[in-house]
Amino acid sequence: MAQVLPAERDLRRVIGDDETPDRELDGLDERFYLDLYRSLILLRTYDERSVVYHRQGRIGTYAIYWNHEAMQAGSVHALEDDDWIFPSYRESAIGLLRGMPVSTVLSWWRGHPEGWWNPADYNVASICVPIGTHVPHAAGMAWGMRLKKSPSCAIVYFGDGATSEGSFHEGANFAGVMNAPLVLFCNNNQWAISTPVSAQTRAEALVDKAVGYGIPGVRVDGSDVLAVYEATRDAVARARAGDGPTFIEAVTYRAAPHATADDPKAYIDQDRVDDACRRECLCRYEGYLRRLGLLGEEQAEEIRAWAAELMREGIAAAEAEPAAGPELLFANAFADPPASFASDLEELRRILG
Ligand SMILES: Cc1ncc(C[n+]2csc(CCOP(=O)(O)OP(=O)(O)O)c2C)c(N)n1
Ligand SMILES: [Mg+2]
Repeated sequence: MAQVLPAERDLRRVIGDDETPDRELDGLDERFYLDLYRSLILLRTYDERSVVYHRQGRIGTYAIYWNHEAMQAGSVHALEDDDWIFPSYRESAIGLLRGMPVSTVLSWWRGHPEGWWNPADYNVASICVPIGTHVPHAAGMAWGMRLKKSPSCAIVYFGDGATSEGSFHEGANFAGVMNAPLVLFCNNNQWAISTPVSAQTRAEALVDKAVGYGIPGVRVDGSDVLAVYEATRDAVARARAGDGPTFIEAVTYRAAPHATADDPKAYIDQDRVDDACRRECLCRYEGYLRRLGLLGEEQAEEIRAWAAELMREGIAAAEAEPAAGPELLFANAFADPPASFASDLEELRRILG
C-alpha cells in the first residue's frame, strides 16, 4: 500500500482535516470567500466540460487540470487586475478569472485563431506550451515593471518538470539578481507526463531551489485554496515592497491523466490518486465555507448552474466561428513577405478545393 510522504504533511495549510483545525485568515470578508468559490466552480466546470467536449470531438487534445483549480484561483485572487499572469498549458483557462470569454479559451483548444487574445487586454500572456520558456519572459516583464516604478508584479506558473529546464533557472536567477517583482509558482503535481519528480531532482523538495537563487521559498498544500491564497498574498506584498521574487511550491498529486492523449495506468500510483481525490480542492473549500456558515446548498447550486450555462454559451459561440482561411498560415510572419508566398497560397487553395 502506497504511503503519502511525511514531508507532504508539513505543508502550509489553512483548511483543516480530521487531525488539524481550520485556521482563519485576516482581512477576508464574505464577499471574498464567495468570489473565490465562484472562481473554483468556474474553473472546475470548464475543465470537466472540456474533457466531455474532447470526447465528442469538439476540441482537440486537452491538458486536464482537475484538482489544480485551488492553485490557480487561490493565487489569482491574491493579485490585482494590473498584475501580469504567465500561464502554462496547465493553466489554460486562468484568463476566465480575468473576464476572458469561455469561447476564447475553447477556440484556443480548437486551434482556431479566435483563441489568440491580445495579452494586454487581460494582462494574461499567451498560453506557453514549451516547458519553462515563459519564465524568462515573466522575469523580464517584472523587471520592466520595476524599472518603470510600476506598483504591479507578475506571476508565472510552471510544473515540477519545468524546474529541470534551463529557461526556468535563467528566469529564476535573473529575477533574483534584478530583484524583479515576480512570483514563481510551481505546480508540483509530482509528474512530468510519466516522469516522476524523483527523476527530476536530487533536492529533497523543489522549494529548496529558491535558496540557490537567494530568494524566499514557501511550500504549501496545493489543494488548499486558502493556503495558496495566503502564500501568494505574502509573495505579492514582498514584490510590491521592492523585496523581489518568491518561489512557491504548491504540492498535489496529479489525479487526472496528463492530458486527454495520456493513459497513466502504466505508471501512476492509484492509491495516491485515490487519496488526492478524497482530498480534492473544491470539496475541501466547500467544507470550510459550510463550517463558517457561508455556503448553503441552494447558493452552491445557483453558482454551478451559472458556470454550466457559461460553458454551453461558450461552446456554441466557439463552434459558430467560421473556419480560418488558409491565408492565415502566411499572415503575421513577415513584415515584407517573400514573393513565393502568393504562389504557395494559390497552390494551397487549389489543394483545399
Ligand atoms: C521544452 C519542452 N520539452 C518537452 C516538452 C514535452 N512535454 C509536454 S508536457 C511535459 C511535462 C511537463 O511536466 P511539468 O513541468 O511537471 O508540468 P505538468 O504537465 O505536470 O503541469 C513535457 C516534457 C515540451 N512541451 N516542451
Ligand atoms: Mg508536473
